[in-house]
Amino acid sequence: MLSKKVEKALNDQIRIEAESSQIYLSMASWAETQGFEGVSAFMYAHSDEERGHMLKLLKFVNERGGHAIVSELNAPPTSFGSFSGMFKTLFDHEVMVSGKINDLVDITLQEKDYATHNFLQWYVSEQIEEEALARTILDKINLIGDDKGGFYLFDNDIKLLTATPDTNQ
Ligand code: OFO
Repeated sequence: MLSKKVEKALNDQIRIEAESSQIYLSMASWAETQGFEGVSAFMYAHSDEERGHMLKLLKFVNERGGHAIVSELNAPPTSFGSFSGMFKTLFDHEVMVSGKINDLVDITLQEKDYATHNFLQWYVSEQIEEEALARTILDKINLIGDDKGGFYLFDNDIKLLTATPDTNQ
């Protein structure tokens, strides 16, 4: 059984994962309108992954006798200015999410909820991967600078990252 405090913290995380999915969906749509197919496909896939993270939490809350709440979400930005700006936003967002996961893990320890603590370890590992991926992409973008040909190659390159199956989801 979940304590009220853990249940509320998990529900807050459900909203954060759902908002992450919306942010990446908005990035996908913006990139598509700019003609960058690879970046757009990467963001569509990332948005789906975040929905998976949200669903996994939702099912867990209900399985443990709580009530997972599907709530109103904050609207994401609709345009992102530049690709470097967009990927910096993605990186900062993932760092923020990692912080929230850490806070959540901390609450499970305070509440002596070791089952939820164990469940959340998957999210701890996932955040390490997501931050590392976002950092790699940012490094590449910084190398490219304003080189249009470089961006064209990058757009093709990122398709390969999208093709990597996420077997943990
Ligand atoms: Fe759910 O991992 Fe990104 O935000």
